[in-house]
Amino acid sequence: MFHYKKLVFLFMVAVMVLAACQQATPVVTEAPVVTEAPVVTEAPAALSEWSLDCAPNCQYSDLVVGFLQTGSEGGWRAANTSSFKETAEQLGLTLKFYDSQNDLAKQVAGFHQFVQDPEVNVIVLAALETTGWEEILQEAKDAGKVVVIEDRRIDAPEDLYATYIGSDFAEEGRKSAAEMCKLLEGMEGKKVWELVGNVGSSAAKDRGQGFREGMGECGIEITNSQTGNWSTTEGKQVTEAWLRESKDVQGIFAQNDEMGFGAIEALKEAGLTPGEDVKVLSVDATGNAFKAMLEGDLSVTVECNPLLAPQVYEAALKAANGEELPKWVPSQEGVFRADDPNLEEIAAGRTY
Ligand code: GYE
Repeated sequence: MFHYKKLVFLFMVAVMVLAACQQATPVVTEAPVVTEAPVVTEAPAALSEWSLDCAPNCQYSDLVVGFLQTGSEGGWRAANTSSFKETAEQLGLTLKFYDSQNDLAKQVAGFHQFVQDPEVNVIVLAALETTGWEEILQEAKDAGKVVVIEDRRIDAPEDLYATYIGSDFAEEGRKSAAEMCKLLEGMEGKKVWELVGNVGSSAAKDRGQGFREGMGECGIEITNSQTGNWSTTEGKQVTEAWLRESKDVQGIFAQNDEMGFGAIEALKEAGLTPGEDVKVLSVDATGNAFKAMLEGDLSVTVECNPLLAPQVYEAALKAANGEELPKWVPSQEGVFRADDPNLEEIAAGRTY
């Protein structure tokens, strides 16, 4: 009996000792919260060919961005330019802004200037035309500049730039054709006039191609097509000239809002009612397009997002730090219609 009691006592002592041991070892349930971006001391395995000397720890304050803007041809461009200037200030990077005044020779000259500028380590290009950039892009790359293409794509080998950030213009064209088909439902004819952007630009080429891809769905026929150079004045002049020839038109596809506003003025002065006699559709979805839709003059506007700077600067910093980037990051965009019951509310919420 005595041995049995001794055994029980020893067993209980053992259990108590074990319990005391368990409390001592902490169980790590979640990783410790990292407050500061860990300073990467050793370089990651393979920095991309675009990395700058400050890689892999470049900060926005290390970036000096030479931005080659097309010019100042309308509401969309003004919003795009503000996006770059305001975001540069917010992020604390240095921006050298170059206005190419919609002149290709000036834009190429500005590019050379930035390639030779020792302060500039990032070059951002909104290309006026798709071709002719290979040589200067190679010079920029050899000079160790990070090159990012924004807004308008170019026809050049992808290894000559870090990434392209911009819209799918062909998709905007296809959307425009689908919307025009809806607008022309029930109208006896499907004759459409096209106001084209500046010749040679990707926005103009791709929107036109996309529209032609989709227009067959409902038998649309383009009976006039000419550039209005993205401007209201030229959009009006071109439409006036067509109206002097014939008023047999059911739809106008304006590749941007400004040219659409010009067409609306011309229709009114010719005694036609935009939105009734002729359906006008444009691309961009700027604030003025919402006004024109609320007045019933413009029937549809297909969005093209101009607020690209945050994405562009983020991509430039990633490239500077040696990260590989996808070659194209298409923007997410919508379609807005004059017959939308919530249009007033939507318009009130727009930022450009
Ligand atoms: O549609 C037009 C501007 O490149 C997407 O350029 C841009 C176009 C835009 O002039 O309004």
